Amino acid sequence: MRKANIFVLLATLLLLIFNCSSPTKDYLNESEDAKSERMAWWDDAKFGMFIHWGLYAVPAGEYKGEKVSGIGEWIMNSLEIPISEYEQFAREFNPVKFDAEEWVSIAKEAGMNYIIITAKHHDGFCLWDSDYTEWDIMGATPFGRDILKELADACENAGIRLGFYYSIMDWYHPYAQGIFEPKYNQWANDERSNPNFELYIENYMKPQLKELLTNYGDIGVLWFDGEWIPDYTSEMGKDIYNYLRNIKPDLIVNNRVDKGRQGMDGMNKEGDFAGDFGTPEKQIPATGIPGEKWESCLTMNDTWGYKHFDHNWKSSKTLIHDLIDIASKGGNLLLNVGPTAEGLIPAPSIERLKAMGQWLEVNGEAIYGVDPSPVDRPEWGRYTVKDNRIYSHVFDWPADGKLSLQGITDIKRAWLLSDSSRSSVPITDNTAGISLQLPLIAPDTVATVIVLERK
Ligand code: FHN
Repeated sequence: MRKANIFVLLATLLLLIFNCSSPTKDYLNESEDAKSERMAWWDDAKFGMFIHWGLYAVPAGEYKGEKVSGIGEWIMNSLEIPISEYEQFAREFNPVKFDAEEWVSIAKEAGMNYIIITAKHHDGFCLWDSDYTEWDIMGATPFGRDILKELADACENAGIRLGFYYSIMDWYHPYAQGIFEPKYNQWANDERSNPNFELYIENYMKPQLKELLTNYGDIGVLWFDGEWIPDYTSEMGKDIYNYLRNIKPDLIVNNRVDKGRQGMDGMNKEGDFAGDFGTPEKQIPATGIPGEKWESCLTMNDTWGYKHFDHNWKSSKTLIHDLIDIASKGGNLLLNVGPTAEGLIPAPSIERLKAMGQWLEVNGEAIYGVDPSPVDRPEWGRYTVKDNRIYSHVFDWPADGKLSLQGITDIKRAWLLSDSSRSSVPITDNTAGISLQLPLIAPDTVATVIVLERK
């Protein structure tokens, strides 16, 4: 046998031995108990910070005098900015006011328990020092600091879990389904696909995901997006899910790792595998997603990425009611901030987060670790449940102080959660449930919580 053939044979044998020595586990059919144990911290957390930050903060929604009407992080596509021009934003990106400790402190003070940041959004730009591209914070900008490393360290110091958003769609990588690749312009022809897309997945996306899971501490969540592109398949999604779980078995992965856009209820409609949780976006499912884990991701104004002229801010009252509504239906709230190109979270966002944190400081017991309401929501507010307590979140306080709770029975005692002395609130049983005689003035005009202790 010629030496060359012997070499090939030996190389093949080594390859087989190596592959056999690291068997991969199939996590697609994990038991519900194992999944519940893995997701226990996420279930209890209830409230997280979404951070959309990247080069799109430089134009901040406006380019060459034209304002985008849509979401700010899509400006490259919305205004069809050629890659050669878009790269200028990287040369300008120098967020000298970025302070990871400050961002984490803002999240913690708001009562948030985890942070999900756009490690790589659709423009392909990487907020970390990647070995697989120079289109990243270290190679393309004057900033010269690894943003994700600083954020990971700050999260670890503060005891807040960190997760990464990663866009499968990539407008920059030549092997991805690029909107700005003339041959593969998916907007012109959905049928057209990129013959090298699988190389993008195997030789770029997977190695980058491994970087993110092994170089930045105990990452809790991989939050995929951009899965709707024609080149991406459900089989790829299942393979990537197993690839990630074999790197980090306790990792939590959202439903967008699989093909198909999340439907109105936040679960995949096309793919037959829905990751670990559903992701209703800019919406709260009317009745939650019974039997599923889910997280509504919401903006505070109308954009994810910073737009200097988007001042359509929701009130803190609305945001607190959204958090309560979501918790009462068994979901998590991932609430977005879009920092500026300087690295600052906009003041209106901070103002609202402070108000949410102050409310949670008093009422967090009625949100963290709760289960969904056992009865239909009342017209005056919402219910959450934990152990032998039902929490009544009253949005609309009765003028005469008499509150009717339909369908609620077997209550031993009731008190205002904000009352440290736990003075009993008078209860009257009736055929439809119970009535409470409350003070005439609501202790908290946004939402007052009454604790109902079951017999
Ligand atoms: O296209 C993205 C969008 O920019 C943003 O990241 C949201 C947030 O979940 N997800 C996609 C739109 O569904």
